[in-house]
Formats: sequence, structure tokens, C-alpha cells
Amino acid sequence: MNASATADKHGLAAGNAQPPSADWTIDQGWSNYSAAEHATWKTLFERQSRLLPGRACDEFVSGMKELPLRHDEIPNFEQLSDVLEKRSGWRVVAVPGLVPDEVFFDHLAHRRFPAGQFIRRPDQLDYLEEPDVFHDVFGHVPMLMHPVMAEFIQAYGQGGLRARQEGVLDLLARVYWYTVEFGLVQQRDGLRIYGAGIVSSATESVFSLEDASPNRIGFVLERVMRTRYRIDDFQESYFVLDNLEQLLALAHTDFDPVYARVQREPTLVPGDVLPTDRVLTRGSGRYHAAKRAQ
Ligand code: HBI
Ligand code: FE
Repeated sequence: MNASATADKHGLAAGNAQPPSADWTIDQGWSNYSAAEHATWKTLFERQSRLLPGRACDEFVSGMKELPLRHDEIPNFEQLSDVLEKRSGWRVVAVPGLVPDEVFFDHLAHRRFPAGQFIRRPDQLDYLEEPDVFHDVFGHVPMLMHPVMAEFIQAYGQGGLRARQEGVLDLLARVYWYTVEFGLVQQRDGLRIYGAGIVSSATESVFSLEDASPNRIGFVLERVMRTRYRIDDFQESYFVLDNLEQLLALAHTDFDPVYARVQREPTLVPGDVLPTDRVLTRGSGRYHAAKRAQ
């Protein structure tokens, strides 16, 4: 799919080395990337650059413009961080892949974004499970230039540490998933993408906005917290913000009473549509129905 990470009970994919340090950061080793690895970045970057005008939200586009991201080489995290930090206080640090939840949250709570050091193989251009440098940097870092997203993701890190202790991490992770990873937002000229899992995926950039199959539903916190998600395929429903400022209100919401209410309500499967939903598009469901019939 789109290289978006999700709660991985097993912690790490097979083949990864031992934790290199307590906070799991490693050296990016920028000069060690091969020409083939830079070429993979270029292929992905150019493909998304063609698809995203008129699809990505304004804040993504302006974040992208102001960052030292080149089409033809994997970015150097130090150079990138120097620009990002001046804007929003965030830095990008290299990690080998998925890191344990508490390590991930601690980085976010301190405005350090852990980015996969590696890049996907040429046979994985459209699908990989672990977040690589293209998903993490191209997908997430432009939005981290935006003060609202900068604050929201930090709050997610702080909330994640608490939610873990309270045994409600699944509920919080759904909010992250349907916003930071797969969120859509209403803008002046129509529906736009702000989720990193979508902007870093060629197929989902089109599917999420234009396909008749998925539902597009107005974002409501408790509704989203009840809704399971798919990690291995396109989403069956996307949740739509009226504007990105809604994330700022969310960052300052006390989730404890919300967790308590949501735990008393039934969990929803990804394709459910409720009578109380504000439905922008009622999806045909055809894409996932065809998959299930296979
Ligand atoms: N690690 N590198 C990395 N990137 C993620 O997005 C990530 C992670 N570890 C855990 C995690 N995400 C999720 O399980 C939490 O957001 C719940
Ligand atoms: Fe991600």
C-alpha cells in the first residue's frame, strides 16, 4: 500500500538489526546511498509531483516548496532539519524502520520525526509495509512545516505515552491513522489530501479522491475512534476535515472522557456507514467487494 506504519505487535520486521541505541536512532549515512537508491527516490518523487497538483492540500504544496527537497536525490536529514526546525521546531532523525511504540511517541513528543533510513526496492514501488525514507520524508515532512500539524503530531506523541499506560492505544492510533496518514480536507476548490500515506502513494492519491468505491465522511472524533482500519490496502472510508485548524482543537482536547465513551460503544468495521454520519460520498464499495470475491 502506502508504507504507512501501524501498530505492529511484533515490533520489528524480520531482518532488522538490533536496536542501535536506546532511542533507536542511527546515522543516516547519506553518502552511502547508491545511485540506484537515489534513482528510486527520483522515480517516486517525479511520479507524485505529476499527480499531486490539484490533489494535495495547499499546506502540503507550500511546505514542499520551502523545503530543500530535490527530485533527483534522497534528502540529507541534517540539511532538511535545519530548514524545518526554523519553521516549526521539528527535526528529522534516522531510524532503521518501525520502532517500538513508546520510542516513537517519545520522539514525537520532543518534535523529532523518526524517518526510515532505507528506501524501498524497485519491485516495491507501490507497496511496502514498513515506512521508508520516501513515505516518511516526502509524505510527512512537508506537513510538519505547518504549525497546526507540528502541534498535532507532538500532542499525539504525548497522548500516545498516556494512552499506552491506560490501555487505549488502539483508539488513539485510529485517530492518527485517519488524520495524519489518510486524512482528506475540504479546501476552497474542493476535496484535498493531507494524509502522508496518501500523498506518498501514486495509486491511493487518485483512489482516495476520485474513485467511486470509498466512502468520504465528515470527521467526528468519536466516530473515528470506533473505526478499525486497513493496513494492507486502500481505505474503505476516508474522513474529511472542514479545515486543518480542526486538528488544533483536537490537539487540545482531553481524550480521557472520549476514551471512556468510546469503550462503551461497539467497534465499527472500516466500511460501515452510520445514519448519523455526514456522508460526502457514499461509496459503491466495489473495490473491496471485488477483492473479497477473489
Ligand atoms: N515507527 N518508524 C516508525 N514510524 C511509525 O509511523 C510508527 C512507528 N512505530 C509505531 C507506530 N508508528 C504506530 O504503531 C503508532 O503510531 C501507534
Ligand atoms: Fe506515516
